[in-house]
Amino acid sequence: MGRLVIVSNRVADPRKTAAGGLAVALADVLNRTGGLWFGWSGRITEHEAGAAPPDGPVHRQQAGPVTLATVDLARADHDAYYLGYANGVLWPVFHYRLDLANFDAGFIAGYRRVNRMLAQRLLPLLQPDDVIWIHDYHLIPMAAELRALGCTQRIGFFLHIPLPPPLILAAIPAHDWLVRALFEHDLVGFQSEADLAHFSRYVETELGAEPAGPGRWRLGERTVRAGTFPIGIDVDEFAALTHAPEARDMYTRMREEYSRRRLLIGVDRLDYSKGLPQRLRAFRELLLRHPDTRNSATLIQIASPSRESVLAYNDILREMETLCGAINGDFGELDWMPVRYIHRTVARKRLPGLYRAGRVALVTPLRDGMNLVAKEFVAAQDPADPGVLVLSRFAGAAEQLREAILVNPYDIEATAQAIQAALQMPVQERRARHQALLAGIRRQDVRWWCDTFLGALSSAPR
Ligand code: ADQ
Repeated sequence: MGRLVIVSNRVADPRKTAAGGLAVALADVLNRTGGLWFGWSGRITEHEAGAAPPDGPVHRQQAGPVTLATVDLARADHDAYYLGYANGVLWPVFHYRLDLANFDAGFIAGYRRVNRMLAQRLLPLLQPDDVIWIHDYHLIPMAAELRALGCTQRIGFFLHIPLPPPLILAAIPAHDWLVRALFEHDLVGFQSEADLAHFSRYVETELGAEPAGPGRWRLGERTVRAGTFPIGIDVDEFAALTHAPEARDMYTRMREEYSRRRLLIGVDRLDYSKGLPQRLRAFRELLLRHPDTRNSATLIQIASPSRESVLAYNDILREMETLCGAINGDFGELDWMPVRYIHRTVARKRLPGLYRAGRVALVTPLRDGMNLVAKEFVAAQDPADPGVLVLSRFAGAAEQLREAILVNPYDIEATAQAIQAALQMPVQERRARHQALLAGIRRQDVRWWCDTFLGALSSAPR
């Protein structure tokens, strides 16, 4: 395989392990193979929209075997492309929330402009046998822009978030343009079978594409291959982190603080897709229906701040504060608070200690591409006395983690019952389920994800 070029909205220094999820996964593959990582620098400048910033268009930095190449964004470009189209249109619609989308015509213009600009900046950095891997909803039309500039290298695309059914996708004014752009890739990867099925139905019914063999569709001159590549975590690294001093310290502190109580743990970005209000209502229902849980169970909900300049995120912030206040006010005792809600990020090195202290993890998104918290929780458990995973059937992870307790997060009563079953599960059953879950996340870990995707990309017929 030629040199690997990864393109994503944000670029992280692969020598640092502070970031979560995607950044860690991509850093891992790049550290192994070397290559180029291209994307937005995270800096916003006041130069004119669409123009190159005055201090040069591309910043370069060498990080071990990896070259980081980044560009700044003008404020108007950032607002339209990132806040407007990516996070104000694509994120809500792809998570089935048409009610939260803002189809402002100016946003899509900015989205196209930035994708074109990124393609123009990347092109001179490319070598003839490069293999290019583009990530996520921010950059759907970038391959089309690269092709228009004459790029003939292999290009793969991976969508980290769900792809909704055709009639939801079709609510986006430029939906056909958006999905047509996917045909400019040699390989398109999705998290789950459900997403792939939506893609196949969309391209056949809305675009008139023709099936061209298993996992392949033809549209005019172009044929695309599409498949399912569920993202995983580095299980061994995460298990090792669990025994590092920071995580041990976290674990001990939690155990001391809550020695007489069972801990329910939720760890999420504060996002309306994560089902946080529904989770709190289910917990309230649990306290109502099962008085034995009062004073004996505590929910620790960590929600890291996220996209605070997008309007819908302020609503979820307020709703969480109100719900937590009401539950603590109604059920709390002088020596017991039912919910500890913390609007902050937990340091990555401490996170495994928190997971390990949890008897139950509540991972109950309304929609999620995959959800790595579910896998991290499993990796951090003590196999002799493991906690129980309560997982939404609407997370991509539910296709793999069948031994979790699967719930419909909209069904508050059933979720409360599932939490009670998790709290009461005997240790033999907890061990058996954990063993099966751990084997699964080991089999399809992050290395498997990268290698399988890149293997398929380099061998995709052209
Ligand atoms: P996210 O929506 O960000 O990612 P998720 O996969 O759950 O969701 O989490 C990503 C990472 O962030 C995890 O490693 C987790 O530990 C960390 N994290 C989350 N909340 C945290 C907190 N409060 N404190 C500290 N760390 C926190 C998108 C898609 C997902 C998909 C990933 C990867 O939405 O569905 O799983 O990309 O493809």
